[in-house]
Amino acid sequence: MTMTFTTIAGKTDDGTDATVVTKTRPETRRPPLYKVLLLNDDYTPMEFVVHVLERFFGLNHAQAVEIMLTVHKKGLAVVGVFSHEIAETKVTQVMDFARRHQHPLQCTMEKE
Ligand code: TYC
Repeated sequence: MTMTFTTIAGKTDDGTDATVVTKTRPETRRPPLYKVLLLNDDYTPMEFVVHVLERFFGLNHAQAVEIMLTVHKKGLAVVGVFSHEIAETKVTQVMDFARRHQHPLQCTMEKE
């Protein structure tokens, strides 16, 4: 890990080293974030998409309807932004749930 040191060089009267290290600051890097996208199709029922948004993304009913309609009209929408691991889990959950119900709903992720 890269450390930033602020030092004050100094000598005592008898010449010995009196350098004082006043602080260390570990450099931190925020992990990259990923957008989870829901894609429109002609077959998945609107109520199913609303249910997916409530179940896997914690949206209330009004928010879920709003995002579902955005996807329906615009072709896709961002449904959330997460760490890589969480985004991957959401995509897998949605794709598995859609496949189990034989709907062609597609969910993907992309780096922000
Ligand atoms: N277009 C679909 C319909 O008319 C509804 C739909 C909305 C499907 C959002 C997918 O991600 C989606 N039944």
